[in-house]
Amino acid sequence: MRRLIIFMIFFCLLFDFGFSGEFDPAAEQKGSFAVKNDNAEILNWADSFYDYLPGKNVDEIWKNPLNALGKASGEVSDIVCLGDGGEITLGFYPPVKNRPGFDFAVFENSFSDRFLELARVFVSTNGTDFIGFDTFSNTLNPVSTYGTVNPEDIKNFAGKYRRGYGTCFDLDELRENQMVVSGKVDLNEINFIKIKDVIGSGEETDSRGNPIFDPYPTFGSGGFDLDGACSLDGLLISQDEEDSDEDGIEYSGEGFGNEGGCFITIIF
Ligand SMILES: [Ca+2]
Ligand SMILES: [Ca+2]
Ligand SMILES: [Ca+2]
Repeated sequence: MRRLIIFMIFFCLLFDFGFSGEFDPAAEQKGSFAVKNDNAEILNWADSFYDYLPGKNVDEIWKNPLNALGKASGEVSDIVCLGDGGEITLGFYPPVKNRPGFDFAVFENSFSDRFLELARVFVSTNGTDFIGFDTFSNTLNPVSTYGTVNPEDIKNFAGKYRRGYGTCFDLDELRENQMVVSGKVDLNEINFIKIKDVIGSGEETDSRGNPIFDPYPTFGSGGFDLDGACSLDGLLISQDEEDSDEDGIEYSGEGFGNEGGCFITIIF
């Protein structure tokens, strides 16, 4: 009987971590696109903010937008909380440009590789006309307050990685957007980046029409916690990293299973 139980535990661990999702894995894992906050390709950090519109479930102490300016520190409290469905716009000078590879990155404050509070990202040249990135979420079921999201199931959401590591975005993905074609948005002069919390209850859908789930409901510092955002000097991902998907056994020691009850006293 004991052997059977050990086998079942092993099987469950293998099932949880052993198969690759559709997208790149957690920070510092082989093939991850996460960018560390001290990466040499970082050019400049957001230096102004506009239109901070917090959603529900945010305590007053987490409503300081200045915490989103300058270098993302990786400290859990150095954030501005967006709350459920809340948003903020960050300003960049010099502006973000569409260089080869990734062009900017957004940092959240997650304490783990799998407690992931997500946000959509939009860019603008004039501060009025914003266009968003296509988003992809393969998380099949609702995620509880202290539940988890597999980073390999999501793409183009800020908040994909743990604190200290940013989610990278490539402006080139937007080149066929009508606003770009018409000239309202210039991908070589992105002065503003808007970050908007995903409520995560499943009421919002991704670009393929699938419901988006992330931990819900959350309280105190509900929803996305923004540490900072930076422009990148065209951070390129090597071919080796892009081709590394076949190795699905590796997982981060900081990750944990589907219901992280051991972290239940932490609210971030
Ligand atoms: Ca680019
Ligand atoms: Ca939060
Ligand atoms: Ca910060």
